Formats: sequence, structure tokens, C-alpha cells
Amino acid sequence: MNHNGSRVLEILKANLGKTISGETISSVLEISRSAVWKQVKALREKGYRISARSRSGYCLEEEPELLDQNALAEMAIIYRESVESTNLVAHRLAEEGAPGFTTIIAERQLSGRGRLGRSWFSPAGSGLWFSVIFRPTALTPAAARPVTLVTAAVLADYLSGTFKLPVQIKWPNDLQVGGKKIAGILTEVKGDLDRIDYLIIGIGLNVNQKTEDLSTEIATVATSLAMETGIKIKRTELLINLRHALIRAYKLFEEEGFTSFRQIWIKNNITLGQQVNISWPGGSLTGLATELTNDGQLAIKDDYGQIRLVSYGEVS
Ligand code: BT5
Repeated sequence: MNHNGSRVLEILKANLGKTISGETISSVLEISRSAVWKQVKALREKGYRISARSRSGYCLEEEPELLDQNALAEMAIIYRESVESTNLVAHRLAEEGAPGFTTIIAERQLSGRGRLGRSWFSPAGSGLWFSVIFRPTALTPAAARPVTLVTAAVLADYLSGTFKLPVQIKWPNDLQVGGKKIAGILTEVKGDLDRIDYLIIGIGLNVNQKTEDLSTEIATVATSLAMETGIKIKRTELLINLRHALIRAYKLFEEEGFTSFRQIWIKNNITLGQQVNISWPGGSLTGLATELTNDGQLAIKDDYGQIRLVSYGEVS
């Protein structure tokens, strides 16, 4: 943050919850009103919740809950204030030789990625946008496939237990509460058909967003932990705990396979037993989702009573 930025912030903090005019700030700091506005915009991008009213002025509504860089450094988690996508940074680090379980978190992503070229909204000050590098040594690409389901199972189990929320998995990688998306997973792989070089597991979890923070595109389909629990959550602590749970899970998955996670996935899912339509680039299928196989495929009983296995796609 530049000098003017920290001075504007200082004044807003000293007046927490109160509106102070742009004119006052500008005369105290001896900078122009447009310079004040510029700093306010920059602070907002960092995650400070500052309201602006055209006649009366600016108000820092509450102390922001920003990621604690020192605590993250102590846990060897790589922090960036703003990146295009943590998955992209993770790819770069992995190419440079970063060890397995290297984790990168950003306060904000400028072009957060979903699957199939979709985008992931990642504003500052509200979510956990992070990626973990996983370097399995004993897994073939085929055997590693369920890693996204393992991630979903661990997240659902951890979040339901910790926040007493019905966090449910929609096959394969959506986490929802009450039918609204709270988290998504994007797994990317580098390797060839026989061998994995590394996997990047990217997780986006909405934490402290309020209803008014959700951009219009996702306002009706998304939710956050704070919206569901009514409490403001310490993201740094949540990240450290989640990462711990995930790393333990990846080690176990590599040693023992998908079986124990399959049970957890099944316990927390909303897809099995439903009539579903699954689509993927180039095809689609309608039927009853009857089972999750040992290797993470979804078994669909189609209208002719035939069982078909699907390992990738979109459920509706
Ligand atoms: C996903 O894709 O759900 C995977 C999202 C992974 C995001 C993480 S953040 C850290 C890492 N770095 C990245 O660049 N990405 C990963 P998909 O199933 O394709 O869902 C995308 C759809 O979810 C969008 O088209 C929107 O409808 C919706 N969406 C976008 N942002 C959202 C948000 N913040 N909360 C809820 N839904 C959202």
C-alpha cells in the first residue's frame, strides 16, 4: 500500500463505522478529492469494505478480515495479494520444482478459473482461493482420477463438522448448502498417459461474503459460510486447518486408494438416488444415478435399464 493509501486508511479506521467526508480527508491529508477516491478504490480492491455516499462521504464499515501473512508464512503457505489464478502460479512453481503439498493462497484472483473455461469470482477479503501441488509417486493417471472426489469429500466432511452445516456434494465437484454453491474444485494435471508429473488442486471456498457482495451473475446460485452461519470466520485459521486435512487425505489416498473417501463422499452427496441429466462436451445422458464406483465413476441407469458409467460431466 502506498503512503497516501495508508494515510486514508488510518483516517477511515479512526472513524470506523462513521461516515467522513471526502473533503475532510482531502484537506487533512492535503491531497485532492480525486486522489482520495483513487485510494478508496484501491483499498476496496484489497478487501476493505468502504461505502461511498455521494453527498456525505466514505465509511469503513468494519475491520476487514484479511489473510494473516505472518501466520501463513509460519506454515510455509505462499501468500500473494493478487494473482491471475492461484492454479497458474502453482503450475509455475511446480515447473520450477516446488515440492509436493506446496500451497499458494491469494487474497484476490483477477481471472479465477472454473472448469471448461468458466470463470470463478474471487474478490479480496472474502474467500479462500488456493491451490495445492500434489506429486503422487505411486499413482497412475487413471488411479489418480478420484482425487477431486477425495477433495470434495474432505471439504464437505470438514465444513459440515466444523460449522454444523449441511454441506453437500453435487457430483463431481460442487459443494453446496441448500442447493447453492459454496465451493468449487478445479484439478489440473501435468504428465502423460502413463505417468503423472504433478497435480494442481485448486479450491475456491466462499467464506465471508455477504449477500450484497455476490456479483449479480452468481447472486442467486451462490452462498458463503458467513451467509449460512451468520458469523464472520477467521480465514487464515480455516485455511491452515483445511490444508492439514487435505494433505493427510492425499497421503492416505495415495497409500490406500479411494475406498474410505468413497464412504465419506457418499454420506455427504446429493446426487445418488436422483434422476439426473449429465452432459459433457460432446454428449449427454439421462437416468437414475445409482452408485459411485470404487474408482469414482458415477453409475447411471438409463431409460432402457442399462447401467452406464460416467467419469466426467455436469449434473443438472
Ligand atoms: C468450479 O468450476 O467450481 C471450480 C472453481 C475453482 C476455483 C479455484 S479458486 C483457486 C483456484 N484457482 C483458480 O483459478 N481456480 C481455482 P465450475 O464447476 O466450472 O463452476 C464455475 C461456475 O460456478 C461459474 O460458471 C459460476 O456459475 C459459478 N461461480 C463462479 N464463481 C463463484 C463463486 N465465487 N461462488 C459460487 N459460484 C461461483
